[in-house]
Amino acid sequence: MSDKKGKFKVTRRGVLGATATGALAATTGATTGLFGGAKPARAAGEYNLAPGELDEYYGFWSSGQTGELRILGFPSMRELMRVPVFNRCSATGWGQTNESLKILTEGLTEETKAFLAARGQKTYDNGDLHHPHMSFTDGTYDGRYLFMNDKANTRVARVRCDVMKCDKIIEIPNAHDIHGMRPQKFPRTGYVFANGEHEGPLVNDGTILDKPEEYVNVFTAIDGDTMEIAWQVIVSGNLDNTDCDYQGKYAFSTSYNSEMGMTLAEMTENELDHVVVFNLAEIEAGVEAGDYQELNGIKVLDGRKGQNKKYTRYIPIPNSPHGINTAPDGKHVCINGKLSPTVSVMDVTKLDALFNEDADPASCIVAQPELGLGPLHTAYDGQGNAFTTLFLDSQIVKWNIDKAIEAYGGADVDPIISKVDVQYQPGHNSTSMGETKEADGKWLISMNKFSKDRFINVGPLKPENEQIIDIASGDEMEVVHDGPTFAEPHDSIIVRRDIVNPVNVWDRNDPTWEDARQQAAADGVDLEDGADEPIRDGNKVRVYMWSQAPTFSLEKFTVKQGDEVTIYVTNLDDVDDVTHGLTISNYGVAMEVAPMATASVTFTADRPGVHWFYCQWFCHALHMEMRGRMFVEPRAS
Ligand code: CUK
Ligand code: CUA
Repeated sequence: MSDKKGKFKVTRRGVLGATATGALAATTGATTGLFGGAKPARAAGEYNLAPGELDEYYGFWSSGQTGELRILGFPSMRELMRVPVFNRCSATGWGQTNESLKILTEGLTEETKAFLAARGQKTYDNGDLHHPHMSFTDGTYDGRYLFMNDKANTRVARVRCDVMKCDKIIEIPNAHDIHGMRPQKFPRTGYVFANGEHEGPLVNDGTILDKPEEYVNVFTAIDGDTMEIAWQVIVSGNLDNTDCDYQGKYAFSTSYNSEMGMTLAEMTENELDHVVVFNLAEIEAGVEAGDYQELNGIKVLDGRKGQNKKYTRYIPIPNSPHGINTAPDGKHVCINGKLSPTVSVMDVTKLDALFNEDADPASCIVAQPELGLGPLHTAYDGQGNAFTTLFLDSQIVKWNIDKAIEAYGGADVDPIISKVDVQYQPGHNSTSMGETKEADGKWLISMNKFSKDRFINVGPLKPENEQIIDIASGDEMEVVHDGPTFAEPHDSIIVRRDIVNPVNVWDRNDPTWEDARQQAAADGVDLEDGADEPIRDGNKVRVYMWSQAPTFSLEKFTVKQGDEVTIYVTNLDDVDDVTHGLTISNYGVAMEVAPMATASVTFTADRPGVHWFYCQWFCHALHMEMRGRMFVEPRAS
């Protein structure tokens, strides 16, 4: 790595030239007052909040292979919450409570359920969460839901923004490894688009193995309201990232492997790969007309090259494009070249002609500025400027879209405005509200894959480094903050805080614990009242408790060895921030019960003896005393 780094450093210096000198002069000016305040230096207080001050934005962060969603206060970068999604969480009991297991299992295919059951598992314990995106109405965030993908186990999940908990997870049949994922922007979400990244046989039952010529890739549209799959389209080449327009007409996905190669050499062979454009109205008409095969209950249309259908068009793009980002102007889409130093700018208003007049697919490309080495993702300020991460150059480049278009048309203009070094190797970047029509041009975050020397050493595994860049104070970008994060946030969105309005306590009528409500009703119990004694039903035993700081309604209860025990806890503390928990020691049981929520857990009481249960959320001066005993009577021998 160090050799490579050294090499790229040389390249960077060369590319930088006058810009670097300019930035240096500007900095000097600010400290000496030479520029007479011409460079409006940002007051530290604006991103470095004083105690008690609240952030202006919510940051919703992926966590990559950790599998959870994270909520940060932005720009302070204070981590506020972790929302377990594709992972197993020790604190909240996600992956153990009945309520979470229902969400984690009900959307799996029968085949996956059987595969997991044979391993003694109900669901996957791992995930790889890359792309968190909020639902849209009329081109901007609406605060209803967050959607996210699992590349590891081919799933898409939804988090409710009213309670900030995951309420749906579905596995995507027929596709392999969901990577790029975006919600429809207009008129609303609507569809959630999801790319299957890796190629495979359409029916992957072992009949076809090492025959890549028979592999396909599948693009999926999910109904974001019901979390059911609306349709799928088979494409040529693989699928990487995806985005859609502000007209509600098209979605588009990058393909870095148009070659359908299986080795590195094969995958990078062609100078040109492509972007697939999906024509939503034509696909819907195709579904209506029955032009699909049904596979695993999903309507699958054929959008491969040479089908002569109006479902897709393939736009040639150099070389192995990665990120694809629609600009807030509603017109332009940047396709980041990765192995090519260019970003290709697509004009969505020229897409109709591709489908209706069979125009040359390349005619929708209106600019192709050469920006630097390794462009991966682009973000926007809403003022016509774009910010592209350069992975190999370890820089962000700020450039102007209109000037890039003029230059493409032959004008002698340089679209590049400035570059800034980041530490090191950026992947995604995001601007405040930048993937909506309301991009406000204040902040940029650069999500860097390597942190190297930026923090004190924690051993061979290092954190990522996320850097906040001030983009509101002029043409030069200024890095104002380093923020370490654990493995491995790929992507983030920065959302104005007035859009996000979670509740403080649960509504007792919430559907999350509907099963518990029904079981309690069948047992003649009110969840809020609990039951004085366990309710026995053969070897199934149900224990109903409430919690109110600092007590559980039961000080003790008795079950028999071998019983299948379900414990329901309802938190009656109708008070902001008084969460309780239930941990049963040496039983591997723990769960969170937030204010006015019900949570439940089922386990086999296979260890006889006295087992304390206790509240693991510090809730009261007598929190330590918030405990009780579970007696497990030994099996008669
Ligand atoms: S991908 Cu990771 S840096 Cu999964 Cu959005 Cu580009
Ligand atoms: Cu309840 Cu601690």
